Amino acid sequence: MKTTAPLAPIATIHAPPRSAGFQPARPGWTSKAGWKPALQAGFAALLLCVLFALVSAAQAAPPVVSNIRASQRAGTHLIDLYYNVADADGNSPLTVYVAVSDNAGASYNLPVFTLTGAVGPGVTLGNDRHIVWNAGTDWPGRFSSQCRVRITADDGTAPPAPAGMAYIPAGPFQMGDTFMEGGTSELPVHTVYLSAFFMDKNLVSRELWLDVYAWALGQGYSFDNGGSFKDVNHPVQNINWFTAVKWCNARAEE
Ligand SMILES: [Ca+2]
Repeated sequence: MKTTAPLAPIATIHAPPRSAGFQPARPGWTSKAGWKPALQAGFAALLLCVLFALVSAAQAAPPVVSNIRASQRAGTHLIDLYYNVADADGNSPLTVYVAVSDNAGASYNLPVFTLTGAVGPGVTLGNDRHIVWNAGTDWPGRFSSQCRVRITADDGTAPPAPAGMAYIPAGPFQMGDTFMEGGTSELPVHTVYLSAFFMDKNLVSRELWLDVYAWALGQGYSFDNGGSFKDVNHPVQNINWFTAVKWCNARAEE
């Protein structure tokens, strides 16, 4: 179970060009006032149903991250991040992730790799946990006055998965053509952060598809595609992305 931290008031963060002299820090690296836990992001692969993880406080206590502070260290390209982390049922150590936005929190896709300190696995509970991000290495020559930081702590516990589904923990991954074999629309490779979600272990069968599809039509849904099948108990195919998203939504409601 994991909790993503909202952002506290933050000082300026600035990643000047490595080749240039240090530019004075500017005000404007602001905090994130709030953050929707675990329910904001997700996707539906064509034939797999994704349900967001509904983190249940009754099942166990997720860690709580608070009091995040960030500032650029004077004369350097290093960003100092501090936060507090607690866990009511004492799970420790935790795994901690960092995500950074340069558009006031609309997305958290900056490359944030060069981290040291209280990040990754093995982070213990306490106040003033300290992370250093080398922004000069990961984001050279860039600057934003709209930067925000998000810190997520995972205590390693997972809510029970619905039958036939697996829990996919929150975390960052590299989206794009990492093999340099695709089109230009797949570049640049960039970091994307996903909240936790559940995913079916198997492809959606004809029977499951038709069951939810019929229910959804009765509820007023409409679909671009009805799907097709090679045989009984084979996976549904020939549906577009919008149909898949609607179907997953209907399944979550049914
Ligand atoms: Ca816990």
